[in-house]
Amino acid sequence: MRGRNPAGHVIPLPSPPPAPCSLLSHYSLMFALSSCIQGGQQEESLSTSVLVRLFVLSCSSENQELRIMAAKPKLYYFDGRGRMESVRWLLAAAGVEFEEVLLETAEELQNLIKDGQLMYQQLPMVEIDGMKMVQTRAILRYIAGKYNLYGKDLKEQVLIDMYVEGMKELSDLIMLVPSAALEDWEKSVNFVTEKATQRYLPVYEKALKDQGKNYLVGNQLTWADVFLLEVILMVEECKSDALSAFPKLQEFKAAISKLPRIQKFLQPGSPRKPPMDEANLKAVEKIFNLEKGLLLKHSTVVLVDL
Ligand SMILES: N[C@@H](CCC(=O)N[C@@H](CS)C(=O)NCC(=O)O)C(=O)O
Repeated sequence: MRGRNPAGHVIPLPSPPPAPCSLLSHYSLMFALSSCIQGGQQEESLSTSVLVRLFVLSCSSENQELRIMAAKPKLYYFDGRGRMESVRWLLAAAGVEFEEVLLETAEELQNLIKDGQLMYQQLPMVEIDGMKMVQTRAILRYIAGKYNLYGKDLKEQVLIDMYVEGMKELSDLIMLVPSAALEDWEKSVNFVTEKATQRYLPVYEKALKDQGKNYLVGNQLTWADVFLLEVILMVEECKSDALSAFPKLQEFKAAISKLPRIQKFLQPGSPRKPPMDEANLKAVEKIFNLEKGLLLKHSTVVLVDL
């Protein structure tokens, strides 16, 4: 590769590295720089200043890129589990520290919307690697992929997706239980635990049995395992003995809970959120300007439809 200095003289430049690599590109620039300085001629000193500028520019843009990549992810949501909880779990399992911006008012949400920060005017939003990510499962897929929790090939990935989609259906059902009216509460809990024990948990019990290890897919921890533990604990909050007919799930729960990062996340004081309560629901209604009881109506529809 060749370049020209402002006086029109050709400057030989070392070929760029095949892939972006900060050390190599710095090396190339320094190499070109030192050959100019050694030449000691007038026109070459002009090219020196160009190269010095290029070098400084490359350092600063790479530093900026490094700063962006090194910054902690920032999670925008309200102070409750909701859709963000799985993101908290997955980051914790990946050993990634994060910051949280917990919204309290409708005005704060409107400000984010006005600033154009929320693609669909919805939360969750996660600021990560210089992007403002929305859509929960897109966020989760990115984190799983980035931190090697998304299988080794397409076949493992689709299996992880199949498990995760089922877990999402179940966790959506459970998430709506706290919004059920008091008189329907027991009915909702029974409905959810029946779905869990009849439809979803048997799938994961069989998968673990077939695998012969405490991972749903492949030979190492994946997003599916992290989500399964989250969902198991949610089901047990509805029915403490929900795993009694599932020996493999009991074994799995014990093994995954002992992984150091997960163990840390399960300790009090971690960013893990408690189950939604009346106060959380009120906060949600306030932030999203929901008509009172809208969640309840929604939950009744979902519970009846399934
Ligand atoms: N498909 C979206 C749904 C996001 C969503 O419905 N978020 C709720 C809060 S949990 C929201 O922002 N609702 C306000 C609205 O939709 O206007 C996702 O999975 O992230």
